[in-house]
Amino acid sequence: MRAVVVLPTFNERDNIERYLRALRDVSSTLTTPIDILVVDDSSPDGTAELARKLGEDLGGVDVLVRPSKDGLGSAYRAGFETVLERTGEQSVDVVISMDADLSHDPTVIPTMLDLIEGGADAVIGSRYVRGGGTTDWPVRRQLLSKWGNSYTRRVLRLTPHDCTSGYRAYRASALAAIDPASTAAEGYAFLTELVRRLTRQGYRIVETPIVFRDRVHGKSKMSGRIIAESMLLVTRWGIGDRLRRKR
Ligand SMILES: Nc1nc2c(ncn2[C@@H]2O[C@H](COP(=O)(O)OP(=O)(O)OP(=O)(O)O)[C@@H](O)[C@H]2O)c(=O)[nH]1
Ligand SMILES: [Mg+2]
Repeated sequence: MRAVVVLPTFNERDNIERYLRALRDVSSTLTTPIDILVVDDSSPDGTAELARKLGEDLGGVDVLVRPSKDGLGSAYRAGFETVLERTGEQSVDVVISMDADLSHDPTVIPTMLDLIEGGADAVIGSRYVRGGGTTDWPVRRQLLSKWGNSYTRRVLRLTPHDCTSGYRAYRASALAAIDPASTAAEGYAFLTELVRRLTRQGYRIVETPIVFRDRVHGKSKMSGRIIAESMLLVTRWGIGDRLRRKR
């Protein structure tokens, strides 16, 4: 199976080299090497140039540079579109999404690919199933993430326990079918929206445990605005669903 990792970056200079090398190590254990598409929003710290330089050495790294910082959702929309447009020998079977800050352990990828091979249409690297968790997160952030996830799950009647994890693998045909380019959310809500669309179209979503490590280098881009967007959209979608069911 040909897999591509879509990796959004903004000011990840201190993480990108370690990340790309770790991913290459995992890739070398697989029969088909994993390609990487870095989606960088013209990071002032030069992440894109560094990724390009490392790519010349490591191979299999493409870098898509966008003119300005436009949010995580929009970076994924651009990256997914680019990858799904590939045809012929370049065409892709599995699309993986990950953070570049080493929070997501690349050694989980082979398990994700096995699950897709076994019939899953999407695999979520989940913090909230047995064996999963977070390390080094302040209690406040842990509670917020846990509460946000259980609220999302209840209001939208979704089955996955972690709807906001950015570490995922999608069967390319399923990802294309839910048309990520037509979503609009910027932050975590983008990830929830994809779960919602997969669920609605009857795709099989499986969770595999991950231990999320807090970033050691660089700054978080998470903001109050992104959390508010997520809660607002989940609530709006939930109300819409209830009204539709009543009709
Ligand atoms: N291209 C692009 N990448 C982004 C943007 N915002 C965040 N990212 C990247 O998306 C990934 C996740 O963002 P983070 O800031 O780590 O968000 P988080 O994991 O929720 O929060 P922390 O781990 O606390 O930093 C990282 O690889 C970021 O560099 C953006 O606007 N554009
Ligand atoms: Mg992070």
